[in-house]
Amino acid sequence: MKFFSFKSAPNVRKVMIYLRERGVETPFETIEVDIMNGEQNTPEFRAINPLGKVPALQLDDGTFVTESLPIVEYFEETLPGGRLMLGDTPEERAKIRSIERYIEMEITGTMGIMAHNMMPIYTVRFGESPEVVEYARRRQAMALDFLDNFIGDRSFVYGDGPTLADISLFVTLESAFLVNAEIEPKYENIIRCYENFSKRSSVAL
Ligand SMILES: N[C@@H](CCC(=O)N[C@@H](CS)C(=O)NCC(=O)O)C(=O)O
Repeated sequence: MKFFSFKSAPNVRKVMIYLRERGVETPFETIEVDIMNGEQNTPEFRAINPLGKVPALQLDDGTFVTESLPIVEYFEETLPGGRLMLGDTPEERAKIRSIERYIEMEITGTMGIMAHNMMPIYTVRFGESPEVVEYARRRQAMALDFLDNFIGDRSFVYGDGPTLADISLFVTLESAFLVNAEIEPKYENIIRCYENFSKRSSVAL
Protein backbone atom coordinates (compact mmCIF):
# COMPACT_ATOMS: atom_id res chain seq x y z
CA MET A 1 0.00 0.00 0.00
CA LYS A 2 1.09 3.58 -0.68
CA PHE A 3 -0.26 6.68 1.04
CA PHE A 4 -0.09 10.02 -0.76
CA SER A 5 0.25 12.70 1.89
CA PHE A 6 1.05 16.31 2.74
CA LYS A 7 1.71 15.83 6.37
CA SER A 8 0.29 19.10 7.74
CA ALA A 9 -2.89 18.98 5.60
CA PRO A 10 -6.01 18.52 7.79
CA ASN A 11 -7.41 15.52 5.91
CA VAL A 12 -4.04 13.77 5.94
CA ARG A 13 -3.71 14.56 9.65
CA LYS A 14 -7.09 12.89 10.19
CA VAL A 15 -5.83 9.57 8.81
CA MET A 16 -2.45 9.72 10.55
CA ILE A 17 -3.91 10.67 13.96
CA TYR A 18 -6.48 7.90 13.59
CA LEU A 19 -3.74 5.32 12.95
CA ARG A 20 -1.76 6.50 15.96
CA GLU A 21 -4.88 6.30 18.11
CA ARG A 22 -5.29 2.72 16.95
CA GLY A 23 -1.72 2.08 18.05
CA VAL A 24 -0.69 0.31 14.87
CA GLU A 25 2.40 0.58 12.74
CA THR A 26 1.70 2.74 9.68
CA PRO A 27 0.65 0.03 7.22
CA PHE A 28 1.91 1.76 4.07
CA GLU A 29 4.75 3.54 2.33
CA THR A 30 4.22 7.33 2.52
CA ILE A 31 4.80 9.61 -0.45
CA GLU A 32 4.74 13.36 0.24
CA VAL A 33 3.02 15.53 -2.38
CA ASP A 34 3.90 19.22 -1.96
CA ILE A 35 0.44 20.75 -2.39
CA MET A 36 1.69 24.23 -1.44
CA ASN A 37 3.86 24.17 -4.55
CA GLY A 38 1.36 22.63 -6.95
CA GLU A 39 2.67 19.05 -7.06
CA GLN A 40 -0.93 17.77 -6.87
CA ASN A 41 -1.61 19.37 -10.25
CA THR A 42 1.29 17.84 -12.16
CA PRO A 43 0.38 15.36 -14.93
CA GLU A 44 2.34 12.69 -12.99
CA PHE A 45 0.20 13.05 -9.86
CA ARG A 46 -3.05 13.53 -11.81
CA ALA A 47 -2.30 10.23 -13.57
CA ILE A 48 -2.18 8.60 -10.14
CA ASN A 49 -5.09 10.53 -8.60
CA PRO A 50 -7.23 12.49 -11.09
CA LEU A 51 -8.83 14.37 -8.18
CA GLY A 52 -5.48 16.04 -7.50
CA LYS A 53 -5.93 15.84 -3.74
CA VAL A 54 -4.42 14.25 -0.68
CA PRO A 55 -4.91 11.97 1.10
CA ALA A 56 -5.07 9.14 -1.41
CA LEU A 57 -4.44 5.50 -0.56
CA GLN A 58 -3.19 3.13 -3.23
CA LEU A 59 -4.12 -0.46 -2.46
CA ASP A 60 -1.88 -3.39 -3.30
CA ASP A 61 -3.90 -4.10 -6.47
CA GLY A 62 -3.01 -0.60 -7.75
CA THR A 63 -6.48 0.93 -7.28
CA PHE A 64 -7.11 4.04 -5.17
CA VAL A 65 -9.25 5.07 -2.25
CA THR A 66 -9.63 8.85 -1.92
CA GLU A 67 -11.32 10.95 0.80
CA SER A 68 -10.11 10.81 4.38
CA LEU A 69 -13.25 9.30 5.89
CA PRO A 70 -13.42 6.19 3.62
CA ILE A 71 -9.68 5.72 4.12
CA VAL A 72 -10.18 5.72 7.90
CA GLU A 73 -13.17 3.38 7.54
CA TYR A 74 -11.08 1.01 5.43
CA PHE A 75 -8.50 0.78 8.23
CA GLU A 76 -11.22 0.55 10.85
CA GLU A 77 -12.50 -2.57 9.05
CA THR A 78 -9.19 -4.17 8.18
CA LEU A 79 -6.77 -3.50 11.03
CA PRO A 80 -6.60 -5.91 13.93
CA GLY A 81 -6.86 -4.84 17.58
CA GLY A 82 -6.74 -1.39 19.09
CA ARG A 83 -9.53 0.89 20.22
CA LEU A 84 -12.22 1.45 17.60
CA MET A 85 -12.70 5.16 16.89
CA LEU A 86 -16.13 4.76 15.31
CA GLY A 87 -17.94 2.95 18.12
CA ASP A 88 -18.56 -0.67 19.10
CA THR A 89 -22.24 -1.22 18.24
CA PRO A 90 -24.22 -0.37 15.08
CA GLU A 91 -26.17 2.26 17.07
CA GLU A 92 -23.01 3.91 18.40
CA ARG A 93 -21.39 3.79 15.01
CA ALA A 94 -24.39 5.47 13.39
CA LYS A 95 -24.44 8.23 16.01
CA ILE A 96 -20.69 8.86 15.88
CA ARG A 97 -20.82 8.92 12.08
CA SER A 98 -23.73 11.40 12.23
CA ILE A 99 -21.88 13.94 14.31
CA GLU A 100 -18.60 13.33 12.47
CA ARG A 101 -20.38 13.99 9.15
CA TYR A 102 -21.91 17.16 10.56
CA ILE A 103 -18.48 18.41 11.68
CA GLU A 104 -16.94 17.46 8.35
CA MET A 105 -19.64 19.03 6.20
CA GLU A 106 -20.52 22.14 8.19
CA ILE A 107 -17.28 23.06 9.96
CA THR A 108 -14.50 21.51 7.84
CA GLY A 109 -16.60 22.17 4.72
CA THR A 110 -17.14 25.87 5.45
CA MET A 111 -13.44 26.17 6.35
CA GLY A 112 -12.74 24.66 2.92
CA ILE A 113 -14.97 27.25 1.23
CA MET A 114 -13.01 30.01 3.00
CA ALA A 115 -9.68 28.42 2.04
CA HIS A 116 -10.73 28.13 -1.60
CA ASN A 117 -11.58 31.84 -1.64
CA MET A 118 -8.59 33.09 0.35
CA MET A 119 -5.48 30.92 -0.01
CA PRO A 120 -3.23 31.56 -3.02
CA ILE A 121 -2.92 27.82 -3.85
CA TYR A 122 -6.66 27.88 -4.61
CA THR A 123 -7.39 31.48 -5.67
CA VAL A 124 -4.92 31.30 -8.56
CA ARG A 125 -7.11 28.54 -9.94
CA PHE A 126 -10.63 29.47 -8.90
CA GLY A 127 -10.59 33.23 -8.18
CA GLU A 128 -11.75 34.71 -4.88
CA SER A 129 -15.02 36.00 -3.54
CA PRO A 130 -15.21 37.92 -0.22
CA GLU A 131 -19.02 37.48 -0.27
CA VAL A 132 -18.65 33.72 -0.36
CA VAL A 133 -16.15 33.87 2.54
CA GLU A 134 -18.68 35.87 4.59
CA TYR A 135 -21.41 33.36 3.71
CA ALA A 136 -19.16 30.50 4.88
CA ARG A 137 -18.39 32.34 8.13
CA ARG A 138 -22.11 32.79 8.86
CA ARG A 139 -22.86 29.16 8.05
CA GLN A 140 -19.95 28.00 10.20
CA ALA A 141 -21.11 30.12 13.16
CA MET A 142 -24.47 28.33 13.00
CA ALA A 143 -22.73 24.94 13.01
CA LEU A 144 -20.49 25.91 15.93
CA ASP A 145 -23.56 27.01 17.92
CA PHE A 146 -25.15 23.63 17.27
CA LEU A 147 -22.01 21.64 18.08
CA ASP A 148 -21.26 23.52 21.30
CA ASN A 149 -24.78 22.77 22.48
CA PHE A 150 -24.55 19.13 21.32
CA ILE A 151 -21.35 18.57 23.34
CA GLY A 152 -22.77 20.05 26.57
CA ASP A 153 -20.52 19.27 29.52
CA ARG A 154 -18.78 16.24 27.96
CA SER A 155 -15.00 15.97 27.75
CA PHE A 156 -15.11 14.69 24.18
CA VAL A 157 -17.55 15.23 21.31
CA TYR A 158 -19.43 11.95 21.76
CA GLY A 159 -19.42 9.84 24.93
CA ASP A 160 -16.62 9.97 27.47
CA GLY A 161 -13.71 8.97 25.24
CA PRO A 162 -12.30 10.27 21.96
CA THR A 163 -13.83 9.15 18.67
CA LEU A 164 -13.30 10.01 15.03
CA ALA A 165 -15.55 13.05 15.62
CA ASP A 166 -12.85 14.48 17.92
CA ILE A 167 -10.16 13.84 15.32
CA SER A 168 -12.17 15.63 12.62
CA LEU A 169 -12.88 18.57 14.91
CA PHE A 170 -9.25 18.78 16.05
CA VAL A 171 -7.66 18.74 12.58
CA THR A 172 -10.12 21.36 11.37
CA LEU A 173 -9.68 23.77 14.26
CA GLU A 174 -5.89 23.49 14.32
CA SER A 175 -5.88 24.84 10.73
CA ALA A 176 -8.46 27.56 11.32
CA PHE A 177 -5.77 30.26 11.64
CA LEU A 178 -5.05 29.84 7.91
CA VAL A 179 -8.39 31.50 7.12
CA ASN A 180 -8.67 33.72 10.21
CA ALA A 181 -11.39 31.49 11.61
CA GLU A 182 -9.95 30.85 15.08
CA ILE A 183 -12.69 29.74 17.42
CA GLU A 184 -14.28 32.39 19.65
CA PRO A 185 -13.96 31.98 23.46
CA LYS A 186 -17.77 31.71 23.80
CA TYR A 187 -17.60 28.16 22.40
CA GLU A 188 -16.44 26.79 25.74
CA ASN A 189 -17.55 23.19 25.16
CA ILE A 190 -15.87 22.93 21.77
CA ILE A 191 -12.69 24.49 23.17
CA ARG A 192 -12.68 22.01 26.09
CA CYS A 193 -12.91 19.05 23.65
CA TYR A 194 -10.22 20.55 21.43
CA GLU A 195 -7.88 21.08 24.39
CA ASN A 196 -8.53 17.59 25.75
CA PHE A 197 -7.75 16.04 22.39
CA SER A 198 -4.69 18.23 21.85
CA LYS A 199 -3.03 16.59 24.91
CA ARG A 200 -2.96 13.18 23.20
CA SER A 201 0.36 11.93 21.85
CA SER A 202 -1.36 11.00 18.55
CA VAL A 203 -1.47 14.66 17.47
CA ALA A 204 2.32 15.08 17.14
CA LEU A 205 3.22 16.22 13.62
N1 LIG B 1 -12.95 15.72 1.34
C1 LIG B 1 -11.58 15.37 1.06
C2 LIG B 1 -10.79 16.66 0.92
C3 LIG B 1 -9.40 16.45 0.35
C4 LIG B 1 -8.69 17.81 0.27
O1 LIG B 1 -9.30 18.84 0.01
N2 LIG B 1 -7.38 17.76 0.48
C5 LIG B 1 -6.62 18.99 0.47
C6 LIG B 1 -5.61 18.96 1.61
S1 LIG B 1 -6.44 18.89 3.19
C7 LIG B 1 -5.85 19.06 -0.85
O2 LIG B 1 -5.35 18.07 -1.35
N3 LIG B 1 -5.74 20.28 -1.41
C8 LIG B 1 -5.00 20.54 -2.59
C9 LIG B 1 -5.86 20.92 -3.76
O3 LIG B 1 -7.11 20.74 -3.70
O4 LIG B 1 -5.31 21.39 -4.73
C10 LIG B 1 -11.03 14.45 2.18
O5 LIG B 1 -11.69 14.33 3.23
O6 LIG B 1 -10.00 13.80 1.98
